[in-house]
Amino acid sequence: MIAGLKKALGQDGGQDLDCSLHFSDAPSWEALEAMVNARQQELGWQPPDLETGPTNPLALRRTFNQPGEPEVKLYRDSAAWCPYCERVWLQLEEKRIPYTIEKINMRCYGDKPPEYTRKVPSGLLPALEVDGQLWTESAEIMSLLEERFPEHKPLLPPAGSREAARADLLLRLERRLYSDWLPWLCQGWDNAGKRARFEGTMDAVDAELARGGGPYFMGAELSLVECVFAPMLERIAASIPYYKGLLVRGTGRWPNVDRWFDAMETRETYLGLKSDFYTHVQDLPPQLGGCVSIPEAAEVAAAIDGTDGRSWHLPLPPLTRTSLEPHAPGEDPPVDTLRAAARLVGNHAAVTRFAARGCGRPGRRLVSAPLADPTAEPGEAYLPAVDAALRHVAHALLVGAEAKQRGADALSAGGKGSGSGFVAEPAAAALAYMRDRVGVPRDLPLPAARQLRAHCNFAIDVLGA
Ligand SMILES: N[C@@H](CCC(=O)N[C@@H](CS)C(=O)NCC(=O)O)C(=O)O
Repeated sequence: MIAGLKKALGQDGGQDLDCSLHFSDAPSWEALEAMVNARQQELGWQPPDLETGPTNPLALRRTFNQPGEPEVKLYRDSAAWCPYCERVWLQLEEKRIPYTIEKINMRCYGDKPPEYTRKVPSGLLPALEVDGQLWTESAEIMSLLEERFPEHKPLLPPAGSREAARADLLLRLERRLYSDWLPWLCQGWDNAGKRARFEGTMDAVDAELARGGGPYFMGAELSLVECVFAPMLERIAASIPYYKGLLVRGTGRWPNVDRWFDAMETRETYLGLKSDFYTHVQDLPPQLGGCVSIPEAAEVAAAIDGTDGRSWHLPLPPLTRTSLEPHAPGEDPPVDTLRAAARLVGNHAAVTRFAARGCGRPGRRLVSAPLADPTAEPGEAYLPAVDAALRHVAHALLVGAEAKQRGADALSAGGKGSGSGFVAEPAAAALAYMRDRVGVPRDLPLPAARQLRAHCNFAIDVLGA
């Protein structure tokens, strides 16, 4: 137990409710910002340029260094949960067509602005505006982008060619895969039959990847077929282990699919917009009306949810191409922890109020995604405690949990700080609330997100709540 940190977070039994003194052991946000800057210098890592750098979900305008105002505007969902938005997003990034972005909620986690439903009465996403004209339906949008911007890396073979016929066949195969995945995922009867159909279609996908020579569907180069398959295979690779206990990636069962994922994960475009298993297994049920778990999946599900006591705790299990959640580029813990700290420090005021919902009141108007509660109210009385807890998390990310522990013990031995048991539990609840809502890619890429989740757990363990 880290006595100093417990004290700093206010769990050493004092009764005084004035938090300002008790949390003085946590570095200020200004001090943390200076530490982030110093660490950036030390590691030679800088936050990417959102307009011209690698694909980044925080970007609202992408120019790719091309002059003039972008002609294209993409409406995509705020949380980056929508697979049809992901298709178009990947296509725009691969083609490097300048565009602006407006993020719109999906109904399962929030409200849509009336200006959007006036434009798109169904509220469906994605939508695309080109020169003031609005387009919906991802397939139509993708065709339009190919036709309208031929000077930007074509992603489809010339119409009428043999390659174009093959691309058509592959696009139909993606729909077949969707149709064989969905019933297995969402229905509880005929498990064996549905599994057999799903595996058969995965075999067909793997065989097509082999037939094309790989690593991509059409051969050595990425094509529009990837933009369509990526959202689907990504959701399959997350949901089938979690709900059905069958590992899809990294086992050699579908070697060409493994190779395809590895190739996709060499691309800055895909890496910037891909999600993670946890986010997907949370985002699919509200979109699909529920997914059905089978008992054999319980162990894998606990590891993905971080409830197994290991997978979201320090020291984190390595992230490799064969880990439970494969990630071909692996990880870089110094940079990953820095990225997580930089995001937390840079957005601390909003994150503190958001996390404090965990010790506040649920909203009066609920939405269907269990982890979303747009009208929840933060626990105002605990904001200083939550703020301090988050500063400790950021500090641990920057100096490392072990050094943090040593420093905290030294502080404790020196007798600094005094606290109140009154705030430890709410602070821990706030950290847990935030930890469970770190979304990939919306908030951070996977390697940094898992560091943030694990460092929240470190602080929660210290609080002993
Ligand atoms: N066929 C459409 C499907 C689009 C679609 O179903 N979008 C869903 C999100 S995945 C949506 O916007 N639903 C409304 C909402 O959830 O607010 C396309 O390909 O664009």
